[in-house]
Order: sequence, then structure tokens, then C-alpha cells
Amino acid sequence: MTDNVVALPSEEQFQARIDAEEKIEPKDWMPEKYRQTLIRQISQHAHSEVIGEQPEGNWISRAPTLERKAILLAKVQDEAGHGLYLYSAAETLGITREELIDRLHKGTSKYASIFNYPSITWADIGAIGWLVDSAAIVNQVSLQNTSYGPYARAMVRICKEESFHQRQGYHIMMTLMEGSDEQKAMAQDSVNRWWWPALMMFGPHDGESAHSAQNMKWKIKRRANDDLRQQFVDQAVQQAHAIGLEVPDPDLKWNEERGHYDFGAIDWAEFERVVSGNGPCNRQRLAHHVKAHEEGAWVREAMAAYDAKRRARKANVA
Ligand code: BYC
Repeated sequence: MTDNVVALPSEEQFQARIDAEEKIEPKDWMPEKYRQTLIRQISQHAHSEVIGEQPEGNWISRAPTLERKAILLAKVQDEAGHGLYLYSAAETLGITREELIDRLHKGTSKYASIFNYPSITWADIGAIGWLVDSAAIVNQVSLQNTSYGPYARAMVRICKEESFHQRQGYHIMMTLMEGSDEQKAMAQDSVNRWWWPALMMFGPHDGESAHSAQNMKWKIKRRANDDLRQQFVDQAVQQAHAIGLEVPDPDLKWNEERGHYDFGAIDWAEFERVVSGNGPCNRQRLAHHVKAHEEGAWVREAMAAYDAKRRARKANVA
């Protein structure tokens, strides 16, 4: 009699599924490194959505009209929702929410560098919506086709909401550019401060990117950092010029041959400083998150107690 041995799936079979554009689902076999890479990227993405509420939340009570306030409030709530979809997607990979938050608080899990800059004027809310959400959409549209099913599906809904966010940001900038000289100057000043950090959102150049080659092979990432950055520049420059804003880059020039804008060098030393925890607001952002998390402990405890009671009642009935 021969034993019934079930062969374990191999990395080659896994890669063949990826190459055939099959989605990988939570209970499917996957290489451990694929799982860990997804946990890293999805949790980083979730943290970015949640930490990103802080620079915008800073202006909810000071929005210039009731309508702007209602719109901003809805946007910030959307970002919280995006965080929830993404934490849920990460949890399907076998990690708990507590562990994910703990990594954020210990600084072992990153979030987007852009949210370590301060929002000091109302125009910054326009610039965040227009530039930051545009950059996010350019990246996230490609992630709708990422190989991990729960992440891809979360991206579809997130992209729809981000499109509304982008428009509200651009509308704020348009309105300011139709206003007084002071309002125009405020809009231009915010573009001057947010432009370069927005370009950094796409990560290091392809040759310097630690994870890109493997992530492209596994189709976690569908387009390279530089390719996405170029698409963002091409569309944002035209949007800026359409409403009379200048892009703060003396090297920016349309390249007829390439059919794209050439642009100046990114300050990678600044990027390194910010992602390693030394940007203008890193400490403030994390401290605020830790405080909110501690203050919310009673909600988590109450929910856990309610859940335990509900399960006990169900068990007794059975
Ligand atoms: N900031 O090898 P690379 C939003 C890190 S929120 C910080 O290219 P990868 C919104 C990178 O993690 C949208 N760190 O990595 C919310 C890696 O470090 P580790 C946020 C960055 O993963 C509220 C190292 O540098 N979007 O829209 O292949 C209000 C080497 O990089 C950054 C996402 O999270 C950065 N900018 O590619 C308004 C999209 N860039 O982990 C709006 C999902 C790089 O080895 N994420 N690093 O320590 C991705 O698509 C990719 O993770 C990245 C980086 C393109 C960001």
C-alpha cells in the first residue's frame, strides 16, 4: 500500500498562477515572502490613510464655509474607512490588527512620507486633495490589478472615493485662484511646499528601489515608481497651468521627443530624513496616534466584552 502524499504547491506553480493573471486569495498557498511583503505594503498603506487624517483634520473646525466643512469632514471620514478596508485586507494574511498598530507605534512599519509635513494654511487642504490624492490615485489605479484579491478589491472602492477627493482639492485651488491677490499667493505658496513631497510619494527611483523587481514579478506592483511619477507630473503640470499656478521646478520642460515633461532632481536626502522619522511632523503624528489609540481603549474593550457575551449566549442556545 502506498501513502497518499499530497504534493505541496511549489513557487513555480505559484508564479504560473500569477503569470496567468489569477488572483491569489487568503486560503491559497503563497510563498512566505509574498505574504510578508503584502503585510508590509498593505499595512503601510492603511497607516498612511489613517495618519493622513491628521493634516486635514487640523482644518475641519477652520474651513471657510459650512459647505467646505461638510465636504472636508466627509473626506476625512472616507480616509478612516480606507484604513479599515486595508487593515481588514492585511488581517486576511494572518496578522492581527493589534500587531499592525504596534508596529506603527514602534516605528517598524512606515506610512507615506507626505503626511509628515504640516498643513499651515487653508490652501494646503486644496493642495493635499489635488496633489496628494492625485498621486495616490495614479498609484492606486494600477493597484486595482494587484495579484492579491482582497487588496485589489479594496482598491476599487478606494479609487472611486479618491477621485472625489481629488476634485474637491482642485476645486479649492480653482476658487482661490479666482480670488484676491492674497488668496492666489496662498495657493501658490502651498504648491511650492507640497510639490516635491508629492513627487516623493512614489518612492525611490527604479534602480534604487529595494522591493520593485520582486514586487513586479509577483504583480503586487503593476507599474514602476518612475513610470507612475512621470504620469503624475504630466497631468499635474497641465492642471496647474490651467488655473494659473506655477510648478516650483526651474528644470521643468516639455520634451517633444519623449512626449513627457522633463523635471528636476528630487532631494532624496530630504526623503531619507522624513522616512527615517526626522521630518517636520513625524513625532507629532505618531504621538497623536498613540494618544488617540490609548483613549480609544475603552471602546475596544467594550466591543470585545459585547462580542464575548454574544458568543456565550449563542453557545447556550445551541
Ligand atoms: N513614504 O522599494 P521601494 C492617501 C519606502 S494615502 C514612506 O520602492 P515599495 C491619502 C518603502 O516602504 C496613500 N516610505 O518600496 C490619505 C521601502 O521601505 P521598507 C498611500 C516610502 O513598497 C489621506 C523603501 O522606501 N499610498 O492617498 O516597492 C489623505 C524602498 O521603497 C515611500 C500607498 O501606500 C514613501 N513615499 O514601493 C489623503 C500605496 N516610498 O518598507 C490621501 C501603496 C517608498 O522596506 N504602496 N518608501 O522599510 C506602494 O505602492 C508602495 O509601497 C510604494 C513603495 C510605491 C509606496
